[in-house]
Amino acid sequence: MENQNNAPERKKRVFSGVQPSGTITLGNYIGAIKNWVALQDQYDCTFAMMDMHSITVRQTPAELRKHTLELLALYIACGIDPEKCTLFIQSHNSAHAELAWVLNCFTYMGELQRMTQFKDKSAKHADNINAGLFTYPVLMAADILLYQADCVPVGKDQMQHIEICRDIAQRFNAIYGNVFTIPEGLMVKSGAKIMSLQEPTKKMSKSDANPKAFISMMDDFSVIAKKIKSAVTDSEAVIEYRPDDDAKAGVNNLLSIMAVMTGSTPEQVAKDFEGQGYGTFKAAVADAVVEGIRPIRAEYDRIIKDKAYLQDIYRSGAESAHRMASRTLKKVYKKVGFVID
Ligand code: ATP
Ligand code: LTN
Repeated sequence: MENQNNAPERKKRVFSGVQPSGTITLGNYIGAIKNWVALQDQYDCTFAMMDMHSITVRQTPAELRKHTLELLALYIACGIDPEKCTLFIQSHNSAHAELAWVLNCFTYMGELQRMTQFKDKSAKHADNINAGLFTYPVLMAADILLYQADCVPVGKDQMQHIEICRDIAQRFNAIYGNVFTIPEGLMVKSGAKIMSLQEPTKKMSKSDANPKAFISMMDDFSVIAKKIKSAVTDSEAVIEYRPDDDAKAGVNNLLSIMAVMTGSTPEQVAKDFEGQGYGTFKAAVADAVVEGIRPIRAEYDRIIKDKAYLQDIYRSGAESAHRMASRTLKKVYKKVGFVID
């Protein structure tokens, strides 16, 4: 890629991450991680384990530590190549907290009050509606803007946070000049919102109290099959893809999952199973999911044992993340009037 002056153009940048707030679900894999794999050759990619975000909800310290390393191993097992991408732990780069503070001063209470995730999580954790939960999107904006990311591949539930990140960046740029790249959210066409297996009008979430509602990437294969076979559908007994019909939400969800796992479309899968019973269909979905996860699990089991390898990756990742981020932070500090040297 060269411009008119024959200088090599910079590759576009991608930033994304997942919170180590539990064991990764099939929703996280399909809506986020799976798509990152496809971007790593074309873009300059940075992916992080967002541990600072996850403490907005109470975590058991030993579990959080364990989940953070598991998440890194899973990124790699899913096909993220540490040679091509920067992989690091969010709390290892203090620039995130530092920029978040500055951006807090450029974000309005009213904007944060509108965030669906804040409303959902406040309802779910009514005993712990902390300020971190409220300013969560500001930290997320800092994550993205520090790396001057052009694209942020996320599931549908995060698009509202990308919007507020763009608003904050534009507001800052309007005052101080072109400091931040304005990022675009990147969402997959199919599978951007995998639904709960028990309440299919709600998103599949790794922190759901009912384990039957989600498929964990770490579940035994027999458990995965059982969860899919007991997924809530409807009494119509017709396999049809009707994405706008809530009464069909369970079947739509299984069709989407099957489509992603087999490289098809929900419409095509519905055609393939026309006239068949839900039992046969669910068994086929279970097979497709298990076969999709099997090679990832084999890789994961190998990688998670190699603690020194994982440590090498997150340590060198933190170094390059810090290098990239401190350039942006320094610029911001200078613009707002801090004495910097
Ligand atoms: P929690 O339950 O702790 O809030 P979560 O399961 O919603 O967690 P996150 O860490 O918030 O997961 O999300 C990581 C990535 O996975 C984000 O890009 C998010 O959009 C995506 N994602 C999460 N759940 C789904 C889902 N059900 N379908 C598609 N994508 C999803
Ligand atoms: N909020 C995201 C996780 C996250 C993120 C980010 C994603 C934190 N910072 C920056 C993309 C870019 C979530 O999935 N709940």
